[in-house]
Amino acid sequence: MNAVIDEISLALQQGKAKIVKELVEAALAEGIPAGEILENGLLAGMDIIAEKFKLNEVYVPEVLIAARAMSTGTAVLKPYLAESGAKSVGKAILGTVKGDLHDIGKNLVRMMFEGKGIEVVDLGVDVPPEKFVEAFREESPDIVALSALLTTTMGEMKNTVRAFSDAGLRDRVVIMVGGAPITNDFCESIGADIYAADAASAANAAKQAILARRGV
Ligand code: B1M
Repeated sequence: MNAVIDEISLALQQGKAKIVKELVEAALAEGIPAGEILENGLLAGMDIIAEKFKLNEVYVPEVLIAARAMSTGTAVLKPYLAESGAKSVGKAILGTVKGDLHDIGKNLVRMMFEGKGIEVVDLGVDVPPEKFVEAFREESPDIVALSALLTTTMGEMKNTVRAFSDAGLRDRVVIMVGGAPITNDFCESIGADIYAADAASAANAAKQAILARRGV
């Protein structure tokens, strides 16, 4: 593998945001594709941190600074990951569900959606069901996209689907779910419409659903 890619992974693990930024810029200047920098540099570094976190070899502060370095790196990549000049195909509301503060995956989903020309209203993290419903009323999106990273917050996806039913809006909204603990079986069990395993497939599935909805 390219040396600069390994350096990006290492700098991310060490939480060195400024160095990650410089290295990502250097990798782009070398002509390394943005997708490869993301997968083999940034996400690979985050995977190592995740494994160490699981094994109690690093703790929340280290994970947080690595997460910040990840965000700095993805910000540099954003224009390169987006399909240039993609014209607007529709609108999505996106958020991490109530009780859950993880936003790195959600932010990647936003980036990939925008790259497909899907306008995103990002509600942030810790978003309660009623806020998704309220935003739906205000924004009239094609898709409501929910992210969850904790087994303890997966249930909020079910609560959000129920909130749309209770509001009489369920048949007007396509609900997509994703995040590390989420599976297709879970998606079906809570009555959501689409499960996507990663940000790129989420964007593809969202675009397809929007085009199908609009009869294109
Ligand atoms: Co947390 N955390 N965390 N954490 N954290 C996990 C999720 C955990 C698996 C780590 C572990 O123990 N092995 C574990 C959950 C265990 C469980 O639920 N069974 C855990 C825990 C326990 C916790 C705390 C409770 C720890 C504590 O305080 N004791 C706490 C909870 C806080 C809260 O949310 N209320 C906590 C806190 C944190 C930090 C704040 C330190 C930090 C978050 C920083 C941030 O997001 N700004 C953090 C992090 C970084 C992680 C790990 C290490 C990495 C997550 C990540 O960003 N991965 C994570 C371990 C892991 O996942 N292996 C862990 C990179 C990211 C690109 O992947 O988000 O999975 P991911 O997104 C993927 C896919 O899932 C998908 O696309 C992305 C790839 O393209 N995807 C979607 C995501 N959303 C999607 C939506 C879609 C479609 C696809 O459609 C809408």
